[in-house]
Amino acid sequence: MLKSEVLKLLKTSKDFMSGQMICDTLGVSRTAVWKAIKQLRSEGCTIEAVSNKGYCLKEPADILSADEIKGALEGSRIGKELYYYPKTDSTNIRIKELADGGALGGTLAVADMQTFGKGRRGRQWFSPPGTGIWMSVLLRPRFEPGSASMLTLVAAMAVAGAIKEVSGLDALIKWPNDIVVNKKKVCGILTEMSIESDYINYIICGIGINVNHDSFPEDIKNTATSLAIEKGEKICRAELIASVWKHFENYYDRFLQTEDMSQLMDEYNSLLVNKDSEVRVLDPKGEWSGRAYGINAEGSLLVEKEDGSLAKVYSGEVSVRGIYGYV
Ligand code: BTX
Repeated sequence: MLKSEVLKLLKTSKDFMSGQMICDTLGVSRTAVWKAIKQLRSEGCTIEAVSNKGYCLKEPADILSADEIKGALEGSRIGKELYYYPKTDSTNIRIKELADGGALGGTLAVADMQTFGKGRRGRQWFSPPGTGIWMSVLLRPRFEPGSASMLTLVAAMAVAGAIKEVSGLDALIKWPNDIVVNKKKVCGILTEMSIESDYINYIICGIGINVNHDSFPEDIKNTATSLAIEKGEKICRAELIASVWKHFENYYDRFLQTEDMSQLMDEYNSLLVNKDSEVRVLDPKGEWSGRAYGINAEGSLLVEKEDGSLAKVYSGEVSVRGIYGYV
């Protein structure tokens, strides 16, 4: 798509770029370039045009569009089937509908805004427009239902890797499904599954990343942050989306070789924000405290209880908190 090519060129050039140079680089006519610029502007890009100088992108454009995401995902297995929604209730709900209609594994849904973003256990996920990445992928694996919860851990590794690659920020994992930067939550993951008798029909892995927010509602402002707040500059969402799925494909392939975390657990544990620290285990059956050691090959968190015994904490319904705060 010419529009995405023009945007890519303008992004790489720090200064003005002449119309002629754009035409020559892309091998297209002046009219075609002008049309592409017009389209980009209508989608919110600030492109300055000065005679004798050419065009200049005024701010790091962060427009999410199906074209830009497709361009960024080129060559990736995930997202070959891409559904983009400027506004939807929840990308997990969209993928569920697509899955029930027979969509293929790897189908990706991305929204600019969710009106009913879902967290775990009926909680809500704050998903305003123009700021975050709200996306879900459909997976149709052949492994046993018992292994499904580990996908949350695989996805968390992918998000941490992508954040580091694209923003340079040090992203860590708060077991099982949060990614934190400077001890605040920048991402949540919601994995849902449809089971048919004893096999997996499909899995939906939903990822929400706070990218360019500059503030948060009162109830979460002490625990939530965005990459832009931590970095001090905006991050291109399409690039981050592509990086997440590139990392995910790599980790997922390694996960599939053993259908557990045995090949990934050392790396996971090196990313674990709770490693070797005191945690409070928020088990709906009763809360307790202990020292977290890291995950085992089944993805359970190993926590030493006060009496010295080692407990395996399964994900799903359980969360952990730091003793003195969120981490
Ligand atoms: P969770 O249950 O672990 O976290 C939800 C809790 O996190 C909320 O109760 C609130 O306290 C806090 N919270 C809500 N919104 C945010 C936010 N934007 N940033 C930081 N903290 C927040 C985590 O559930 C799983 C979230 C998955 C979201 C993705 S978005 C794409 C996909 N579609 C969908 O509906 N959900 C997933």
